[in-house]
Amino acid sequence: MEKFTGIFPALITPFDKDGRIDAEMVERVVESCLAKGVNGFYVGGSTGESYLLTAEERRYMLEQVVKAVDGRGRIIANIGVFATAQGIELAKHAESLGVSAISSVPPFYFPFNMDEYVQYYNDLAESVSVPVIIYNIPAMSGITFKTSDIERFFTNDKIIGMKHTSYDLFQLQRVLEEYPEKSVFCGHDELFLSAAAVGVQAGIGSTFNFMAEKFVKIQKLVSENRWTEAQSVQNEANAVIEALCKVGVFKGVKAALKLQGLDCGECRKPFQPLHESQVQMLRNVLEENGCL
Ligand code: MN9
Repeated sequence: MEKFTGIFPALITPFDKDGRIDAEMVERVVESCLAKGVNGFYVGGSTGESYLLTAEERRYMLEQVVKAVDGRGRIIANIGVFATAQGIELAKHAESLGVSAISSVPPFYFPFNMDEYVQYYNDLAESVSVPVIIYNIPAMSGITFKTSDIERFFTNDKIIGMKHTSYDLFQLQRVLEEYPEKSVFCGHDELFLSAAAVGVQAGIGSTFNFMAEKFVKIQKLVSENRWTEAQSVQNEANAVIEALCKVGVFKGVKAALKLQGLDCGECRKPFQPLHESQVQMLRNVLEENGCL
């Protein structure tokens, strides 16, 4: 299978005024990202508020994205849940829609051991014909994979890659060196250029929903060895990301989209809407960094 490279927005889930998934906005956000040169989408992740959606809504959202993308990009479906059987169900549904890969956060809340995580990913891989991408995200899942754990996952040929949402660049570089054939994604947008410096060729990010053009540009500049220019673009992106972190990234991403004219509603409760002063602060930072 061809390796995944390029820019993959971790797609938000848009809601309408009644709090239902807004299929028209799915289309508009997808179009806007495709016009900026993204290579595909990561659907059903944290940015998509998956753990605040019902299983039916998760399936519906994925169906809408597949329809909207219409073959113009590769789709990775995050089917992460708590129980293997539920994950397999979502994985089979994603497979039936023709996605390019499935991905999953490690089951969280219960403290499973590493044998159980390895078995989890192997069970998923066995249940579908599409490849699997593991998700290393210690800050949210509470699980820190050691490099030797990642090696255990990667002995399965159907596990073709990893979304690395961790600040551990040492681990990232070790994994890339050992597994050049695997698709390794940078999962922290603020580290996109740093990850490129150690050889990463793909990214999955929440801020790609509204500023994908910056990351497309960084990748191009890197390919032309124009590192200093790439640094200034990453600096702009980072100023925006810092502001988002202050207000809450997912709420901030939706607010940024709204300021750009793509109203995707608010994040679901228990998230609370941003205050007007936070939106104002965000607007200023977005303006200063060429996003509005
Ligand atoms: O999917 C996102 N990860 C999480 C990627 O949301 C956990 C990132 O894009 C971060 O939101 C971003 C800010 O830390 O890098």
